[in-house]
Amino acid sequence: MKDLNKIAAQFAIEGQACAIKPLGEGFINDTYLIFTDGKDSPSYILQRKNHLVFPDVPAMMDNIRRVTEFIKTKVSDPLRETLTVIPAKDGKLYYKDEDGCFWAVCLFIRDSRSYDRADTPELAYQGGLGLGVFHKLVSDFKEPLFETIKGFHNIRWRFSQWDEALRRNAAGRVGSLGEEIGWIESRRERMLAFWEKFEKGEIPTRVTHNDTKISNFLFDAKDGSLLCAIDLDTMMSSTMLNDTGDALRSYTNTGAEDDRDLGKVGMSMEMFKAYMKGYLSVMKDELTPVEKENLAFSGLYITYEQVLRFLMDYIDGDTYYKTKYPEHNLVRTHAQYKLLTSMEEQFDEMNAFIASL
Ligand code: ADP
Ligand code: GN1
Ligand code: MG
Repeated sequence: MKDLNKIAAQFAIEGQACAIKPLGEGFINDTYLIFTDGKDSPSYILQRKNHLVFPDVPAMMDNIRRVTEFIKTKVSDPLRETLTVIPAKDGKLYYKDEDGCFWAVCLFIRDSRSYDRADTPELAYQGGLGLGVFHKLVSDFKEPLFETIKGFHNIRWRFSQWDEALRRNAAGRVGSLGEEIGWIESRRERMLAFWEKFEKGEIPTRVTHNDTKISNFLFDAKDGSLLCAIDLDTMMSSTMLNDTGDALRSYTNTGAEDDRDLGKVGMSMEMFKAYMKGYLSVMKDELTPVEKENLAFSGLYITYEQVLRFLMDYIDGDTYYKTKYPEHNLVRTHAQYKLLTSMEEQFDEMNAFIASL
Protein backbone atom coordinates (compact mmCIF):
# COMPACT_ATOMS: atom_id res chain seq x y z
CA MET A 1 0.00 0.00 0.00
CA LYS A 2 1.42 3.36 -1.04
CA ASP A 3 1.80 6.16 1.49
CA LEU A 4 -0.34 8.67 -0.38
CA ASN A 5 0.34 11.48 2.10
CA LYS A 6 4.02 11.13 1.44
CA ILE A 7 3.39 11.29 -2.30
CA ALA A 8 1.11 14.33 -2.01
CA ALA A 9 3.82 16.04 0.06
CA GLN A 10 6.09 15.97 -2.99
CA PHE A 11 3.85 18.49 -4.78
CA ALA A 12 3.62 22.25 -4.48
CA ILE A 13 0.14 22.19 -2.95
CA GLU A 14 -1.19 24.94 -0.72
CA GLY A 15 -1.95 23.97 2.86
CA GLN A 16 -1.71 20.58 4.51
CA ALA A 17 -3.19 17.43 2.94
CA CYS A 18 -5.45 15.94 5.63
CA ALA A 19 -7.33 13.21 3.76
CA ILE A 20 -6.80 11.40 0.48
CA LYS A 21 -9.68 9.34 -0.90
CA PRO A 22 -9.96 7.15 -4.00
CA LEU A 23 -12.21 8.39 -6.78
CA GLY A 24 -13.80 7.00 -9.88
CA GLU A 25 -13.59 3.94 -11.96
CA GLY A 26 -10.97 4.75 -14.59
CA PHE A 27 -9.71 1.75 -16.53
CA ILE A 28 -6.13 2.95 -16.74
CA ASN A 29 -4.99 5.37 -14.01
CA ASP A 30 -5.70 5.48 -10.25
CA THR A 31 -7.35 8.71 -9.16
CA TYR A 32 -7.61 10.23 -5.67
CA LEU A 33 -9.06 13.36 -4.10
CA ILE A 34 -6.80 15.41 -1.82
CA PHE A 35 -8.55 17.34 0.95
CA THR A 36 -6.54 20.07 2.66
CA ASP A 37 -6.76 21.93 5.96
CA GLY A 38 -9.98 20.22 7.12
CA LYS A 39 -12.08 21.52 4.21
CA ASP A 40 -15.23 19.63 3.15
CA SER A 41 -14.57 19.79 -0.56
CA PRO A 42 -11.44 18.47 -2.23
CA SER A 43 -8.67 20.84 -3.27
CA TYR A 44 -6.63 18.66 -5.63
CA ILE A 45 -6.72 15.52 -7.77
CA LEU A 46 -3.84 13.08 -7.37
CA GLN A 47 -3.28 10.48 -10.05
CA ARG A 48 -0.99 7.54 -10.49
CA LYS A 49 -0.37 7.58 -14.20
CA ASN A 50 -0.13 4.12 -15.70
CA HIS A 51 3.35 4.11 -17.22
CA LEU A 52 2.77 0.75 -18.92
CA VAL A 53 0.04 2.41 -20.98
CA PHE A 54 1.79 5.80 -21.21
CA PRO A 55 5.45 4.96 -21.77
CA ASP A 56 6.69 8.57 -21.47
CA VAL A 57 4.79 10.24 -18.64
CA PRO A 58 7.07 13.34 -18.54
CA ALA A 59 6.41 14.04 -22.24
CA MET A 60 2.70 13.42 -21.72
CA MET A 61 2.60 15.88 -18.81
CA ASP A 62 4.42 18.41 -20.93
CA ASN A 63 1.70 18.10 -23.61
CA ILE A 64 -0.92 18.76 -20.93
CA ARG A 65 0.94 21.74 -19.49
CA ARG A 66 1.47 23.40 -22.86
CA VAL A 67 -2.09 22.97 -24.07
CA THR A 68 -3.73 23.98 -20.78
CA GLU A 69 -1.52 27.08 -20.51
CA PHE A 70 -2.56 27.94 -24.05
CA ILE A 71 -6.25 27.49 -23.22
CA LYS A 72 -5.89 29.64 -20.08
CA THR A 73 -4.92 32.65 -22.18
CA LYS A 74 -8.27 32.44 -23.99
CA VAL A 75 -10.96 31.73 -21.37
CA SER A 76 -12.63 33.96 -18.80
CA ASP A 77 -12.15 31.64 -15.80
CA PRO A 78 -8.75 29.93 -16.27
CA LEU A 79 -9.08 27.88 -13.08
CA ARG A 80 -12.42 26.30 -14.06
CA GLU A 81 -12.36 26.17 -17.84
CA THR A 82 -9.36 23.88 -18.12
CA LEU A 83 -7.09 21.75 -15.94
CA THR A 84 -4.34 23.36 -13.85
CA VAL A 85 -1.28 21.16 -13.45
CA ILE A 86 0.39 21.49 -10.02
CA PRO A 87 4.11 20.77 -10.31
CA ALA A 88 6.20 18.85 -7.83
CA LYS A 89 8.35 20.87 -5.43
CA ASP A 90 11.37 20.25 -7.66
CA GLY A 91 9.55 21.90 -10.58
CA LYS A 92 8.85 18.69 -12.51
CA LEU A 93 5.29 18.06 -13.66
CA TYR A 94 5.29 14.63 -12.00
CA TYR A 95 6.84 12.70 -9.16
CA LYS A 96 8.45 9.31 -9.71
CA ASP A 97 8.34 7.17 -6.56
CA GLU A 98 10.85 4.56 -5.42
CA ASP A 99 8.95 1.79 -7.27
CA GLY A 100 9.10 3.71 -10.54
CA CYS A 101 5.42 4.74 -10.44
CA PHE A 102 4.54 8.18 -11.81
CA TRP A 103 2.25 10.60 -9.99
CA ALA A 104 0.73 13.91 -11.02
CA VAL A 105 -1.48 16.49 -9.32
CA CYS A 106 -3.94 19.00 -10.69
CA LEU A 107 -6.31 21.46 -9.12
CA PHE A 108 -9.73 20.09 -8.26
CA ILE A 109 -12.17 22.22 -10.24
CA ARG A 110 -14.56 23.56 -7.63
CA ASP A 111 -18.34 23.22 -7.96
CA SER A 112 -17.99 20.77 -10.82
CA ARG A 113 -19.45 17.39 -11.56
CA SER A 114 -19.17 14.67 -14.17
CA TYR A 115 -21.62 12.07 -15.47
CA ASP A 116 -21.33 8.43 -16.45
CA ARG A 117 -24.17 8.55 -18.92
CA ALA A 118 -26.32 11.07 -20.73
CA ASP A 119 -29.93 10.74 -19.63
CA THR A 120 -31.24 13.92 -21.18
CA PRO A 121 -30.82 15.59 -24.57
CA GLU A 122 -29.82 18.78 -22.71
CA LEU A 123 -26.80 17.00 -21.27
CA ALA A 124 -25.91 15.52 -24.66
CA TYR A 125 -26.19 19.02 -26.15
CA GLN A 126 -23.88 20.43 -23.45
CA GLY A 127 -21.46 17.58 -24.09
CA GLY A 128 -21.38 18.34 -27.82
CA LEU A 129 -20.84 21.97 -27.00
CA GLY A 130 -18.00 20.90 -24.68
CA LEU A 131 -16.15 19.06 -27.40
CA GLY A 132 -16.79 21.87 -29.87
CA VAL A 133 -15.41 24.44 -27.44
CA PHE A 134 -12.36 22.27 -26.76
CA HIS A 135 -11.66 21.81 -30.48
CA LYS A 136 -12.13 25.49 -31.15
CA LEU A 137 -9.85 26.55 -28.27
CA VAL A 138 -7.00 24.36 -29.49
CA SER A 139 -7.58 24.92 -33.22
CA ASP A 140 -4.70 27.40 -33.48
CA PHE A 141 -2.31 25.53 -31.17
CA LYS A 142 0.44 24.92 -33.69
CA GLU A 143 3.27 23.33 -31.70
CA PRO A 144 3.83 19.61 -32.26
CA LEU A 145 2.46 17.34 -29.55
CA PHE A 146 4.20 14.24 -28.30
CA GLU A 147 2.45 11.00 -29.43
CA THR A 148 1.59 9.65 -25.97
CA ILE A 149 0.30 6.28 -27.19
CA LYS A 150 1.53 5.08 -30.55
CA GLY A 151 -1.21 4.61 -33.14
CA PHE A 152 -3.93 5.16 -30.55
CA HIS A 153 -6.89 5.42 -32.95
CA ASN A 154 -5.04 4.22 -36.04
CA ILE A 155 -6.93 1.13 -37.10
CA ARG A 156 -4.09 -0.02 -39.35
CA TRP A 157 -1.86 -0.14 -36.28
CA ARG A 158 -4.63 -1.76 -34.22
CA PHE A 159 -4.94 -4.50 -36.87
CA SER A 160 -1.24 -5.23 -36.61
CA GLN A 161 -1.67 -5.63 -32.83
CA TRP A 162 -4.82 -7.68 -33.42
CA ASP A 163 -3.18 -10.07 -35.90
CA GLU A 164 -0.35 -10.56 -33.45
CA ALA A 165 -2.76 -11.17 -30.54
CA LEU A 166 -4.61 -13.84 -32.56
CA ARG A 167 -1.33 -15.51 -33.48
CA ARG A 168 -0.06 -15.41 -29.88
CA ASN A 169 -3.37 -16.62 -28.41
CA ALA A 170 -1.88 -15.83 -24.99
CA ALA A 171 -4.88 -16.89 -22.91
CA GLY A 172 -5.89 -19.82 -25.15
CA ARG A 173 -9.25 -18.15 -25.87
CA VAL A 174 -9.13 -17.72 -29.64
CA GLY A 175 -10.75 -21.10 -30.36
CA SER A 176 -13.94 -20.15 -28.52
CA LEU A 177 -14.30 -16.70 -30.11
CA GLY A 178 -15.06 -17.52 -33.74
CA GLU A 179 -18.21 -15.43 -33.88
CA GLU A 180 -16.69 -12.37 -32.22
CA ILE A 181 -13.56 -12.52 -34.37
CA GLY A 182 -15.85 -12.64 -37.41
CA TRP A 183 -17.43 -9.34 -36.28
CA ILE A 184 -14.02 -7.71 -36.54
CA GLU A 185 -12.87 -9.35 -39.75
CA SER A 186 -16.06 -8.66 -41.71
CA ARG A 187 -15.59 -4.90 -41.26
CA ARG A 188 -11.81 -4.69 -41.63
CA GLU A 189 -11.75 -3.26 -45.16
CA ARG A 190 -14.41 -0.66 -44.48
CA MET A 191 -12.54 0.66 -41.44
CA LEU A 192 -9.19 0.73 -43.26
CA ALA A 193 -10.81 2.63 -46.14
CA PHE A 194 -11.90 5.33 -43.70
CA TRP A 195 -8.48 5.59 -42.04
CA GLU A 196 -6.82 5.84 -45.44
CA LYS A 197 -8.56 9.19 -45.96
CA PHE A 198 -6.69 10.48 -42.93
CA GLU A 199 -3.42 8.90 -44.03
CA LYS A 200 -3.74 10.55 -47.44
CA GLY A 201 -4.47 13.95 -45.90
CA GLU A 202 -8.06 14.13 -47.17
CA ILE A 203 -9.04 14.40 -43.52
CA PRO A 204 -6.89 17.08 -41.80
CA THR A 205 -4.74 16.69 -38.69
CA ARG A 206 -5.79 18.69 -35.63
CA VAL A 207 -5.16 18.73 -31.89
CA THR A 208 -7.50 16.09 -30.52
CA HIS A 209 -8.44 14.71 -27.12
CA ASN A 210 -8.90 11.04 -28.06
CA ASP A 211 -10.80 9.94 -24.94
CA THR A 212 -14.00 11.95 -25.08
CA LYS A 213 -16.35 9.73 -23.15
CA ILE A 214 -18.84 11.63 -21.04
CA SER A 215 -16.96 11.21 -17.75
CA ASN A 216 -14.05 13.15 -19.22
CA PHE A 217 -15.95 16.45 -19.29
CA LEU A 218 -16.85 18.57 -16.30
CA PHE A 219 -20.09 20.49 -15.89
CA ASP A 220 -21.10 23.17 -13.42
CA ALA A 221 -22.56 21.47 -10.33
CA LYS A 222 -25.26 24.15 -9.95
CA ASP A 223 -26.64 24.81 -13.41
CA GLY A 224 -25.23 21.87 -15.40
CA SER A 225 -23.55 24.08 -17.97
CA LEU A 226 -20.35 22.94 -19.58
CA LEU A 227 -17.01 23.66 -17.89
CA CYS A 228 -14.21 21.84 -19.70
CA ALA A 229 -12.57 18.72 -21.06
CA ILE A 230 -10.43 16.83 -18.54
CA ASP A 231 -8.41 13.58 -18.62
CA LEU A 232 -6.04 15.09 -21.17
CA ASP A 233 -3.51 12.23 -21.13
CA THR A 234 -4.28 11.12 -24.67
CA MET A 235 -4.23 14.57 -26.27
CA MET A 236 -2.29 14.27 -29.51
CA SER A 237 -2.45 15.27 -33.16
CA SER A 238 -4.98 13.22 -35.08
CA THR A 239 -8.42 13.65 -36.62
CA MET A 240 -11.26 15.35 -34.75
CA LEU A 241 -13.39 12.42 -35.93
CA ASN A 242 -11.78 10.29 -33.21
CA ASP A 243 -13.32 12.65 -30.70
CA THR A 244 -16.81 12.89 -32.16
CA GLY A 245 -16.68 9.11 -32.60
CA ASP A 246 -15.76 8.31 -29.02
CA ALA A 247 -18.25 10.84 -27.72
CA LEU A 248 -21.07 9.34 -29.80
CA ARG A 249 -20.10 5.91 -28.52
CA SER A 250 -20.56 7.19 -25.01
CA TYR A 251 -23.33 9.83 -25.10
CA THR A 252 -25.77 7.97 -27.34
CA ASN A 253 -25.63 4.56 -25.65
CA THR A 254 -28.93 3.77 -23.92
CA GLY A 255 -27.19 1.12 -21.82
CA ALA A 256 -23.88 0.82 -20.02
CA GLU A 257 -20.57 0.24 -21.77
CA ASP A 258 -20.46 -3.16 -20.10
CA ASP A 259 -24.19 -3.92 -19.93
CA ARG A 260 -24.97 -7.61 -19.62
CA ASP A 261 -28.52 -6.83 -20.67
CA LEU A 262 -28.10 -6.28 -24.39
CA GLY A 263 -31.76 -5.30 -24.62
CA LYS A 264 -30.81 -2.04 -22.94
CA VAL A 265 -27.96 -1.24 -25.32
CA GLY A 266 -28.46 0.76 -28.49
CA MET A 267 -27.91 4.15 -30.05
CA SER A 268 -30.41 6.82 -29.10
CA MET A 269 -31.18 8.95 -32.14
CA GLU A 270 -32.44 11.67 -29.80
CA MET A 271 -29.07 11.88 -28.03
CA PHE A 272 -27.24 11.71 -31.34
CA LYS A 273 -29.16 14.71 -32.63
CA ALA A 274 -28.69 16.70 -29.45
CA TYR A 275 -24.96 15.95 -29.31
CA MET A 276 -24.43 16.90 -32.94
CA LYS A 277 -26.43 20.11 -32.58
CA GLY A 278 -24.23 21.12 -29.64
CA TYR A 279 -21.00 20.22 -31.40
CA LEU A 280 -21.86 21.85 -34.71
CA SER A 281 -23.15 25.00 -33.03
CA VAL A 282 -19.46 25.71 -32.36
CA MET A 283 -17.61 23.83 -35.10
CA LYS A 284 -19.83 24.02 -38.16
CA ASP A 285 -17.73 26.66 -39.94
CA GLU A 286 -14.39 25.15 -38.89
CA LEU A 287 -14.83 21.69 -40.38
CA THR A 288 -13.97 20.67 -43.92
CA PRO A 289 -16.62 19.01 -46.10
CA VAL A 290 -14.88 15.64 -45.74
CA GLU A 291 -14.91 15.94 -41.94
CA LYS A 292 -18.62 16.76 -41.99
CA GLU A 293 -19.36 13.86 -44.34
CA ASN A 294 -17.71 11.48 -41.90
CA LEU A 295 -19.26 12.68 -38.62
CA ALA A 296 -21.81 9.88 -38.47
CA PHE A 297 -19.27 7.29 -39.56
CA SER A 298 -16.91 8.43 -36.79
CA GLY A 299 -19.30 6.88 -34.25
CA LEU A 300 -19.17 3.53 -36.06
CA TYR A 301 -15.41 3.73 -36.42
CA ILE A 302 -14.57 4.31 -32.76
CA THR A 303 -17.24 1.92 -31.51
CA TYR A 304 -15.82 -0.75 -33.82
CA GLU A 305 -12.31 0.02 -32.58
CA GLN A 306 -13.55 -0.32 -29.01
CA VAL A 307 -15.06 -3.75 -29.79
CA LEU A 308 -11.69 -4.73 -31.21
CA ARG A 309 -9.75 -3.34 -28.22
CA PHE A 310 -11.93 -5.05 -25.59
CA LEU A 311 -11.87 -8.34 -27.50
CA MET A 312 -8.13 -8.10 -28.08
CA ASP A 313 -7.57 -7.55 -24.37
CA TYR A 314 -9.73 -10.58 -23.60
CA ILE A 315 -7.68 -12.62 -26.07
CA ASP A 316 -4.49 -11.32 -24.46
CA GLY A 317 -5.67 -12.43 -21.00
CA ASP A 318 -6.90 -9.04 -19.69
CA THR A 319 -3.63 -7.19 -19.42
CA TYR A 320 -4.65 -3.65 -20.48
CA TYR A 321 -8.02 -2.62 -19.02
CA LYS A 322 -8.85 -3.01 -15.36
CA THR A 323 -11.54 -5.68 -15.05
CA LYS A 324 -13.95 -6.49 -12.23
CA TYR A 325 -14.62 -10.15 -13.06
CA PRO A 326 -13.06 -12.76 -15.37
CA GLU A 327 -15.38 -12.31 -18.38
CA HIS A 328 -15.59 -8.53 -18.08
CA ASN A 329 -13.79 -7.74 -21.33
CA LEU A 330 -15.98 -10.22 -23.20
CA VAL A 331 -19.12 -8.66 -21.74
CA ARG A 332 -17.82 -5.24 -22.81
CA THR A 333 -17.13 -6.64 -26.30
CA HIS A 334 -20.70 -7.88 -26.66
CA ALA A 335 -22.24 -4.66 -25.34
CA GLN A 336 -20.15 -2.47 -27.62
CA TYR A 337 -20.90 -4.72 -30.58
CA LYS A 338 -24.61 -4.35 -29.89
CA LEU A 339 -24.13 -0.58 -29.93
CA LEU A 340 -22.20 -0.83 -33.19
CA THR A 341 -24.97 -2.77 -34.93
CA SER A 342 -27.51 -0.26 -33.66
CA MET A 343 -25.45 2.57 -35.17
CA GLU A 344 -25.15 0.67 -38.42
CA GLU A 345 -28.92 0.26 -38.59
CA GLN A 346 -29.44 3.98 -38.06
CA PHE A 347 -26.53 5.14 -40.22
CA ASP A 348 -28.61 6.58 -43.07
CA GLU A 349 -30.77 8.49 -40.64
CA MET A 350 -27.70 9.85 -38.85
CA ASN A 351 -26.25 11.09 -42.13
CA ALA A 352 -29.54 12.62 -43.19
CA PHE A 353 -29.73 14.55 -39.92
CA ILE A 354 -26.21 15.92 -40.28
CA ALA A 355 -26.93 16.97 -43.85
CA SER A 356 -30.02 18.80 -42.61
CA LEU A 357 -28.04 20.94 -40.16
P1 ADP B 1 -9.39 8.38 -15.26
O1 ADP B 1 -8.12 8.34 -16.05
O2 ADP B 1 -9.38 7.44 -14.15
O3 ADP B 1 -10.60 8.28 -16.15
P2 ADP B 1 -10.03 11.20 -14.88
O4 ADP B 1 -8.94 12.21 -15.03
O5 ADP B 1 -11.03 11.09 -15.96
O6 ADP B 1 -9.39 9.80 -14.54
O7 ADP B 1 -10.79 11.50 -13.53
C1 ADP B 1 -11.83 10.68 -13.03
C2 ADP B 1 -12.99 11.52 -12.51
O8 ADP B 1 -12.49 12.42 -11.50
C3 ADP B 1 -13.61 12.44 -13.55
O9 ADP B 1 -14.63 11.79 -14.28
C4 ADP B 1 -14.16 13.57 -12.68
O10 ADP B 1 -15.37 13.20 -12.09
C5 ADP B 1 -13.13 13.67 -11.57
N1 ADP B 1 -12.09 14.68 -11.85
C6 ADP B 1 -10.92 14.48 -12.51
N2 ADP B 1 -10.18 15.60 -12.58
C7 ADP B 1 -10.89 16.55 -11.96
C8 ADP B 1 -10.65 17.93 -11.66
N3 ADP B 1 -9.53 18.52 -12.03
N4 ADP B 1 -11.60 18.60 -10.97
C9 ADP B 1 -12.74 17.98 -10.58
N5 ADP B 1 -13.01 16.69 -10.81
C10 ADP B 1 -12.12 15.97 -11.48
C1 GN1 C 1 -9.99 4.06 -21.16
O1 GN1 C 1 -8.89 5.94 -18.86
P1 GN1 C 1 -10.30 5.94 -19.27
O2 GN1 C 1 -11.15 5.06 -18.43
O3 GN1 C 1 -10.83 7.35 -19.42
C2 GN1 C 1 -9.19 4.11 -22.47
C3 GN1 C 1 -10.07 4.64 -23.59
C4 GN1 C 1 -11.28 3.77 -23.74
C5 GN1 C 1 -12.02 3.72 -22.42
C6 GN1 C 1 -13.19 2.78 -22.49
C7 GN1 C 1 -5.69 5.43 -22.46
O4 GN1 C 1 -10.34 5.37 -20.77
O5 GN1 C 1 -9.35 4.66 -24.80
O6 GN1 C 1 -12.11 4.28 -24.73
O7 GN1 C 1 -11.15 3.28 -21.35
N1 GN1 C 1 -8.02 4.93 -22.30
C8 GN1 C 1 -6.81 4.52 -22.72
O8 GN1 C 1 -14.09 3.12 -21.50
O9 GN1 C 1 -6.64 3.45 -23.30
MG1 MG D 1 -11.52 9.60 -17.34
